[in-house]
Amino acid sequence: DLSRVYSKDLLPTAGGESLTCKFFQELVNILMDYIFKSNERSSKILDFHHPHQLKEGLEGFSLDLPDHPEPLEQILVDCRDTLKYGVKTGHPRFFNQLSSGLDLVGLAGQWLTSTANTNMFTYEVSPVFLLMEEVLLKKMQSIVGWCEEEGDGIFCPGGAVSNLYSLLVARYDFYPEVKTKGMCALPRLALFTSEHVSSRLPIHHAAPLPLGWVLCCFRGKMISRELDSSIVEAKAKGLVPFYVNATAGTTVYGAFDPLTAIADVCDRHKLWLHVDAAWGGGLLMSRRHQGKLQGIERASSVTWNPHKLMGAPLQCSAILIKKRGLLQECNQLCAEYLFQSDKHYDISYDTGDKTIQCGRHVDVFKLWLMWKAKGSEGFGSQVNKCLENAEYLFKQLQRRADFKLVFESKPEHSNVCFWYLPPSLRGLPPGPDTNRRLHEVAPQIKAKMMEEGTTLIGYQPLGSNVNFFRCVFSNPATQHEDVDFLLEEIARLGSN
Ligand code: ABU
Repeated sequence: DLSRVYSKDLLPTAGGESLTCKFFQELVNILMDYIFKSNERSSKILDFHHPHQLKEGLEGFSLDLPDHPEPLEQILVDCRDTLKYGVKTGHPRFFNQLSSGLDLVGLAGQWLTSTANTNMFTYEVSPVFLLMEEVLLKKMQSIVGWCEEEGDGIFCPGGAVSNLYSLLVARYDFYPEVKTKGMCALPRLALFTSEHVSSRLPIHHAAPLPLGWVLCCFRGKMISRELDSSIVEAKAKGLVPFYVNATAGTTVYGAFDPLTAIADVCDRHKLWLHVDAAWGGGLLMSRRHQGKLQGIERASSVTWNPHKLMGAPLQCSAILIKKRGLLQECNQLCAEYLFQSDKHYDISYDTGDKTIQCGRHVDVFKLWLMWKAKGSEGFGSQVNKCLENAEYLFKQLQRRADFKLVFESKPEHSNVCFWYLPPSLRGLPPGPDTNRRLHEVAPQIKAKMMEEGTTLIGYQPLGSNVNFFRCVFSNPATQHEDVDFLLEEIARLGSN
């Protein structure tokens, strides 16, 4: 009975062992129940409530913070309710986000990391995790195609921050004086990215610099000759191009920019090539699909998020920098309360001085543990399965008259984009009026879907395409029956 037990009764209070055990056993039961439900197709993905309803408190679940301590029994109820009103992103019918699934070894790793509760800034407090980070970074760099002598990097809090690191390092590489004299000492720099990156926030936020949006083909891939002419045009305006962001796997269409052709342009103009492979990097694990990133080995930096296609629990994002030493030179501040130069061990492992954050969460252990449990081959099969699911969905959509594909060609990544055509819109001639009505279909279906909680998929407009659904596969638990269910559910919700 934990109704009269409080947090003060747990360890480190003397004699608190058995209550601590009891508390955690109860917590594990709650987590196991959640894990089982996440894997049951008949369970709801979400029990949706509007913000005001959750704020008002539901069935005793209150977000208010008390002045007096509450008993552990209530704390466990709070844990259960928090999961109850959340979203089961590990459910096989959750298609809403690029990161989904619930890898149990990864979860075990996450739990261990939280138990260790340490900081990645110095070797003295994270000896094992820092060596694991080194092993992972080297492995990822060799998969990218860099040689033994090349490669540096760190794990960062998300793809946007990884991209920001690449920009800072690239700018420092060209203009090291930025560190001592600031941006005023630099010419007017310009960087380039595909117009489709507008659906990927990172470069937007990371770049308070003139940004060249490079035209893409209809499929969302950057056109390398347009990149070349944008660079020439920027130079003619007195700007100094220095950085190109190519995307391997855009957020919405899953498009791969032509990396080899873009690398040629960068070589010609002597620019830094960054490849944002946050979403597409996972394909490097698959022999069948890795060719889609051909040319990535020529990048000066790469963002790769194992928390997306590889299914590592959030968050787990790496920035890989080809030239060694730059990260440290660019970011180090030598704070002597952490990074003393006269320590008795190899201080190159005090990686906190490579970062702008200083303190870092341990994001590496779960990935290291998953890699041990699956091997590189296991990740390859997992990625193949996600892309097979995408192909299966594509084929189902091709056969149905109540859906329309955004692209008639086979998906390159696990993104499949499509419209649902309700009976009233079928057979109508294309035009602004049809488009206006079609634009309203996806949000209406999504609203009903959230209320019912049976499945979840995202939608958005892009360019001249009015609101369409984007289905993405990154959860290895998803089977063909879930894909069939998704289509039937959209049709059911859309036709009444
Ligand atoms: N980092 C952007 C992810 C967006 C998405 O999950 O759809």
